Amino acid sequence: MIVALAGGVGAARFLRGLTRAVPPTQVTVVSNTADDDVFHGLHVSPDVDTVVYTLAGLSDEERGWGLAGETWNVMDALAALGGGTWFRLGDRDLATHLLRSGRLRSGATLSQVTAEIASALGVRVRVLPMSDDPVQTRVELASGEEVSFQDYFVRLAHDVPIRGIRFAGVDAASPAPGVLESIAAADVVVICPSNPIVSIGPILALPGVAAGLSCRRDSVVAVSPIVAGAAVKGPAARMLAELGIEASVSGVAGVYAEVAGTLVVDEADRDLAAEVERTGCRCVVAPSLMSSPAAAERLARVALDAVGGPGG
Ligand code: FO1
Repeated sequence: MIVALAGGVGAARFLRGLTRAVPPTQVTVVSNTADDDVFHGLHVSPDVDTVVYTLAGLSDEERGWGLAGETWNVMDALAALGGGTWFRLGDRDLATHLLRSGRLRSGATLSQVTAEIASALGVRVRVLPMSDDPVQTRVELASGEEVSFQDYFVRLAHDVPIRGIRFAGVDAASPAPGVLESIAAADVVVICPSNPIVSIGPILALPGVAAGLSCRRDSVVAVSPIVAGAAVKGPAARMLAELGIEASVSGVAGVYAEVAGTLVVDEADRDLAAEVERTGCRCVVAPSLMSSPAAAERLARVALDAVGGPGG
């Protein structure tokens, strides 16, 4: 059994490779929910949906989120009514948010409705939201203003310097049913190449998760989302630097050293391997750019092999 801690786009690409390396039924994904937000009264879980849509083969590769072949009639109609449309919800994507919101309102948990949606879309990987309780990433801008994650990431196009991040509600939240159990029972835990601060960070901040990983860190492997000092996609490198963490594989190793015994880095960072290992993380060098599902599969096999996992 492999447990993967996942955020958005980078994780989804990696998971597509992972489920080519091992049977999907051997994989449990714990997905970040601190990006979740309510738009037009609908509960949107971006990282969960990105994982489910990608594993279902329905995601829009080029956009990196939402569904392929999407149409935007509701957004256009909403704009005509003067509604806010900066957070784009496609016509088919809206069905997911309508179903999820209705189920939550009738008392279902996020775990239950996530399992229903994944199953309805034919996803055989077990997808767990990190928590059924509300946890919201709040971003403190350099100006001192605090905004929601989607305000920062989408409305402001993450084009503003930050000086702090906090996960509102995380201390009072519990890991979703099955999260701690699957981490304890896993042969291998993989930390996907997601943003270490805002995608993996909330999962590690949940009570019990970091402890559950550090006691088995020899079979926890992380894949760096930073290659040659830059994020493959998104603001991860800039966010690290703005938070005073070195935007390099050494900085990533420092963030993960307590919970992961091994960090996989790209060949471009080969000369930083010794520095990574000084943080206490073993460093494995391998091509990390997932330019195709086959490349993602090769990377997944390297990660699994690094900790003696199945399919390595
Ligand atoms: N990202 C954008 O840059 N613009 C959007 O309008 C947008 C809408 C959106 C709708 C549903 C969804 O699941 C994701 C969406 N995203 C959008 C991406 C989202 O902000 C990110 O995937 C995560 O929050 C960070 O990984």
